[in-house]
Formats: sequence, structure tokens, C-alpha cells
Amino acid sequence: MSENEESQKLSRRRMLGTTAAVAAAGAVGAVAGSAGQKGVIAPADAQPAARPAGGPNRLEVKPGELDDYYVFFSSGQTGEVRIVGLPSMRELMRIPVFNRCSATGWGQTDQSRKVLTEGLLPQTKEFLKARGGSYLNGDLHHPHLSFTDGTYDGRYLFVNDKANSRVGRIRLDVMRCDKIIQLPNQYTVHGLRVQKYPRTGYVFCNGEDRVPIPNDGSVLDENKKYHAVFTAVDGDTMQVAWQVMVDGNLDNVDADYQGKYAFATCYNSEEGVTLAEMTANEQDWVTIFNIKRIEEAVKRGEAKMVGGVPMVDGRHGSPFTRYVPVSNSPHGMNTAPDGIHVVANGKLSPTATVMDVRLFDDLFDDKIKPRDVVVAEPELGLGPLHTAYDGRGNAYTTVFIDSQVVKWNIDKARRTYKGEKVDPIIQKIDVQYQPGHNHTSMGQTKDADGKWLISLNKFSKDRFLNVGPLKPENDQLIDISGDKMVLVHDGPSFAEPHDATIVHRSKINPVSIWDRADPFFADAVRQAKADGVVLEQESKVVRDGGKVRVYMTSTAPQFGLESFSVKQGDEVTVFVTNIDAVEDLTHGFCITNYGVQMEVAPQATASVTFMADQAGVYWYYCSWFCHAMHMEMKGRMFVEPKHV
Ligand code: CUK
Ligand code: CUA
Repeated sequence: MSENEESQKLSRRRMLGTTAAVAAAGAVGAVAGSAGQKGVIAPADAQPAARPAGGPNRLEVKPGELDDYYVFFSSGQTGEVRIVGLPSMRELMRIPVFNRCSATGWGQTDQSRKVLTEGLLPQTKEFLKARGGSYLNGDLHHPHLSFTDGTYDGRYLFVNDKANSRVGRIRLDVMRCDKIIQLPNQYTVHGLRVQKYPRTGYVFCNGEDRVPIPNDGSVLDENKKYHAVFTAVDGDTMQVAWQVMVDGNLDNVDADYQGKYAFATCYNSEEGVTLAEMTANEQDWVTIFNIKRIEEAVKRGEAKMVGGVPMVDGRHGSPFTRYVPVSNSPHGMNTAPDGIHVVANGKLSPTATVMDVRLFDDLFDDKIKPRDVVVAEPELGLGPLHTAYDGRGNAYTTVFIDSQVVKWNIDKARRTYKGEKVDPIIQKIDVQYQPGHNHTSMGQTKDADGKWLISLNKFSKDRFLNVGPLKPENDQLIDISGDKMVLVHDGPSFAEPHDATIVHRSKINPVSIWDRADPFFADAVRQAKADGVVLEQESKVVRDGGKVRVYMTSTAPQFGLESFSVKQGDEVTVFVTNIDAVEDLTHGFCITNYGVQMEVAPQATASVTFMADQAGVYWYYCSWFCHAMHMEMKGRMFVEPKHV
């Protein structure tokens, strides 16, 4: 680095030391953007060709070959989860969660509506009554798999909804969301991570914003009366296990590999409500939660029931928490696979703060001071957001403002902190542009394998064909198996993956055909039984007052009913059961001009309920291409007009 560059960097850094950091962060688009336009791309050694042939990492996935890893991407304000194969970076599937999906009928089928509505808070159900009964949007940031003994167990994927304070669970055997709950007392769910040991166990959920409890209008613009709340959800029952009221706020969270502690970054220790207030202090903190102490207090009945769930007071001075001061506005919180180190990423500070979890017992026993658990604080660059690990003692931190991923060594950072003259930084690689999260293969488990890193970059600028003012993000694949990071792939993605989890394919084992006994169909089976119908054998129409239940099978290329009749004003439920037991043979059911559409995968039952409020002839057709005669797979719904 030239002297000039060095001094520029220093002056930028100095700016970041104060609340002028906010201005600097705001200016990032202009600074890095202009560099980007001039084509300052990756360094020369970042070309795939630079990789020795037959290196340790397989770069190419030929037609017909399978990927080595599943990547579960979040999708931010799109509200779904996306499954991508690695290293090909091909998108394999989408799992609708908090969004509506036109292809699958998620948000429209009775089965999905149950998932979307049953876990809402009573007041939300009331609020949504005139709005169709469920939220239409979600903001899914953090997808994390369930663990057993420090590694993925292939059961579940847990996700947050920042937009409407919900937590969702996806069953990995069928890749479908089976539970969504809305958290009481807590306002938004931002950081979400799971217990790694002995198993999940708890799903830890950060309430980012402070609000009055209860938030019923009795307190408005008096922010001294607002609170932030941390929630542990029981991942097996999807019920709130307990909550902790804290000082400050809660951004990102992670847990240790011992099952004893969870820890969260706080960027608003000021408890302010404006940008200036929130960034006023030079220091914020990391809040550490003592799980055992909280569990015991709840067991002893010492928790207050608030909004129907047990809550303990974890504000300063409580036995349940400790507050470790760190530099201004930390963001990402990442536990290293060594089970020892935990990194809080500086955001407005150019540093990352490394804590040693082995010191947390002493901290809670008041044998040491909060800052004594900090064992390193390397200076990495401007705007550190998230850190990933390779399992070889190295960390990879995204620096948003510098548009780089910084590889650094944890042990060397510890030695520097003690005053030794070593440089912990191993390499900085440019990414295009402005990275948020980054992720390594298996890097959030004790099985971190150090092969791949994905940098999830917020801006793509000139990296793809211009598609207008709204541009894709750029998820870049970086080979970290050698001594040097090598950029090997640019991957455009739509709004707005924040986070991803890279899982070796050996950990996941989905089915190809539904089991008829699956709980997803239990309600349909029960209703059919009451109507004297066996779903997979019969097609018939059952009238029950103003309600009509239409049962039909589907087998390529025919529905069990070529027509059915209802009366205008009936409430109609159509159950379609796909009796094909052939892999990949999915049918769909769409009623033209009635806004009805759903997917029915092999051996599944799906149903949809609607008002037949328009008279006439309405064709229904199979909407998933299933057969040479797919176009002919259709029938008619007759809606008899009401007599006037
Ligand atoms: S947060 Cu988005 S870049 Cu919601 Cu995980 Cu850090
Ligand atoms: Cu059945 Cu297309």
C-alpha cells in the first residue's frame, strides 16, 4: 500500500471514530461506486485460471452431476428461502414462507393458511381480520439449521421475519414450512440463531426495536418506557420457552458450542430513537445470556408472566446477563468452530472484537470484569459486518465500506492484542460490491471444512447486464481451500438475501414422494373421513348446507372429476389428491378467472377454500406440466346463479 493510500485510509478511519461515521457510511455508494464503474474489479490473481488444475476444490459441476453442498439462502423482503447448489451456484428450489407464492399456492391453500395464521398473536388475528387473515409480506434474514452435538442434524431450518415479528420452521424432509409463530412482547425478530449443543433445543430470537409493553397505545412518544426483549423459542414445540428483558437493543445473536451461553450485539445502548441518538456513544455492547440461570429462575417460578409467556429481567445488575462494552454499533455475532472464540463485528468501528467463551463462567461469577473476556480486537478495515471461519484458525470478515473480505488469523490477533508485533491480516480480497454476510462451507458448525466462502454483496453495479434501476445483488463464490482466496463465480440474486447456510449434502436427506400419513394432510383426511370419503380412492361432491366440499383425485392426465356443480354464494373447498406415486409427477389445480391455484406433489393432498360468488362456467386445469396430455387435463366448475 502506498503512503498516499495509507493516509487516505487513516483519515477515513479517523472519521469513523465519531458519529461522522454515519455520514461516511452513507457516502459509501458514491465512493466505492465510482471505483466500481471504472472497472476496478478483482486483483489479477482472483481469476479462476490462476487455480492449479486439479486443485483441492471441484469448481465445475458438469451437466447431470450433482453439487456437493446445499446452500439455504434467505431472501430478505421477498420472504422466502432459496436452495442453491454449491459449487454450481444453480438455484434449485424456493421454499415460500412469509410470502405468497403463485406457483405453489402458498398463502392460498388451506394447509398453508393454517401455518400462516394459527401462530399469530390474538391481537394480530383481530387486526388482520379485515385484511384476509394473514400478513402478505415478510422479511426473512437468517436461515439456520437445527443442530445435534455441534453440527447439522438435517431436521429443521429456522428462519426469522423481521417485518412482522415471526419465527418460522421448515421441515427439511419435505422442504416445507410447517410452523410459524409470532412472538409476544418482542418487537421484530432480527438476529436468529440456534442452540448448537447438546441439540436444538432453543431458537434464539433478538427483538431489535424497543417498544412499550404492552404496546397498546397507552405509552407513545416516551422512549424511556420502551423495552427490548430476547426470546428463546423451543424448536420442537415452537412455543416461547422464556424471554429476557434487556437494556439497549439486540441486533445479531449466536450461541456457544457448550450449550451454556447465547450472546447478542447491541448497537443502540443509548436507547435512542433517532439516528443521532443511536450512534451518540463511542461504545455499545455485547449482551451475554446465561441460559442455565434463566432456565432455573423460570423453573423456580421467578419469571413474570407477560403476554402469556415467562419473562425475566435481564437489565444491568441481573444475574442472567452481562454487558461487554465494544466499539460503536457492532453488527454480526459469530462463534468460531473452535468452540472458543466469538467475534462481534464493529460496523462503525474498523475492528472486530474477539471474546473467549471459556472466560464467561468467571465473568458471571464476578471474578473478572466484562472487558476481561475480550482477547483480541484486530483492525480489519471499514465497516466490518460479519465473520466466517475455515476451521483452520482463520476468520473471514466482510468490510462493507471497503468492499472487501478480510482473511485474518485468530491466534495472531490474540498475540497482537497482547502487544506482540505480528500482523493478523493474511489477505484482503475485493468483492463486488459492499458485502453484508459471508459464509463458509459448514463454517457455522464444528465441522467447518474450509473449502468455500460466499460473499453476499448488496450491490452489483456493473457486474451484470443492466436490468434497469433495480439491480440484482451479487453473491460471489470464493475458493478458500488454498493459502489464497480466489474469486471463482459471480451470482446475481433478487432481493435480498442477507444470509446463507452452506450445508454438506450428506447432512440433508429429503423425500421424493409424500407419505400419505404426513401431518400436513391430517385435517383433510379427518374432514374426508367425516364425509365418508377416502381421499386417494374417491372423487365426489359433498354438500353441507351452504358449504360444498369437492373431493377429487388427480393422476396424469386426468382429474377424478371432469366437472362439478355448486351454487352461487356457496363456500367451496376443493381437495385434490395426487395419486401418482411417480417421482417428479406434480399436478396443479387452477380455476381460471377464480384466482384459485395450488400445487399437488406426488401423493400429496392440497385443498383450497373460496366463495363461489360469480355464476357461470369456469374451467379448471392442471397447472404443472405432468404428461403429454397435460393440456387436456382439465374440467369445468358450474356455478348455478342464485334465483332472483
Ligand atoms: S443482517 Cu443483513 S447484512 Cu439482518 Cu444478518 Cu447483516
Ligand atoms: Cu397434471 Cu399437468
